[in-house]
Amino acid sequence: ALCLDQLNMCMNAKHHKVEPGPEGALYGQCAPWRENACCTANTSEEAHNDNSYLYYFNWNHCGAMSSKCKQHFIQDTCFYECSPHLGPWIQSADESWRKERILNVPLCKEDCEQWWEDCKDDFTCKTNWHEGWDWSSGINKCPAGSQCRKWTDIYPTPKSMCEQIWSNSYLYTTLTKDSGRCMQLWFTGSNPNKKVAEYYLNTAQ
Ligand code: FOL
Repeated sequence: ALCLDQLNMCMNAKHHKVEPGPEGALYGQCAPWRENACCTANTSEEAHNDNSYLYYFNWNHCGAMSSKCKQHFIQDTCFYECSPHLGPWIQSADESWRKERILNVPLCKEDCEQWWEDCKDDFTCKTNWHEGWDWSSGINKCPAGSQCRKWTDIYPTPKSMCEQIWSNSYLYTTLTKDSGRCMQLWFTGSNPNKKVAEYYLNTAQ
């Protein structure tokens, strides 16, 4: 059906529900989306597993990812799979595994900076984690010719990481959570992102 409510919708992607709704059993770090979510309980549980069936994505492609870093990737997965308030940033995608994607979601400074801080002692071999991996083993490994390097060599700044890692899903901003004008990966209580989406829908960015 046509989407008549850009403030409460799910993108047409690999694991998203058709419409958002309550999901009382969302797991772990995805629990904040229980009241209204685009993810199922199964997806929320999988989001916490290494090499999960969601994308068979291997966080440990340059040695074990630290747990403090991994928690941000789990939170990013919850946000990506569960958020019902991404309408203003949903675009069609010409990709084999999804019909729609998010583009330039304005991320709160604190969430991007803490993510980078907690990962900056880890290692990776690629700037864009969406493409160009060696999938011959079933999970992504660093492609021939790439090398594992310090996180800070690949991503010198929080902005470079947040924007480049998922093909500009996120836009780095200097907006803080209390501005009400940036999207939060980490929140407790009722979802603060609904009002942010409302703001951007009205201003049409
Ligand atoms: N989080 C956010 N915030 N935005 C996203 O778009 C996002 N996407 C994923 C996870 N979290 C996200 C999905 N991640 C492949 C790699 C990563 C991935 C999904 C799929 C993959 O299969 N890459 C292939 C190319 C596939 C194709 O384009 O056909 C590769 O070459 O590595």
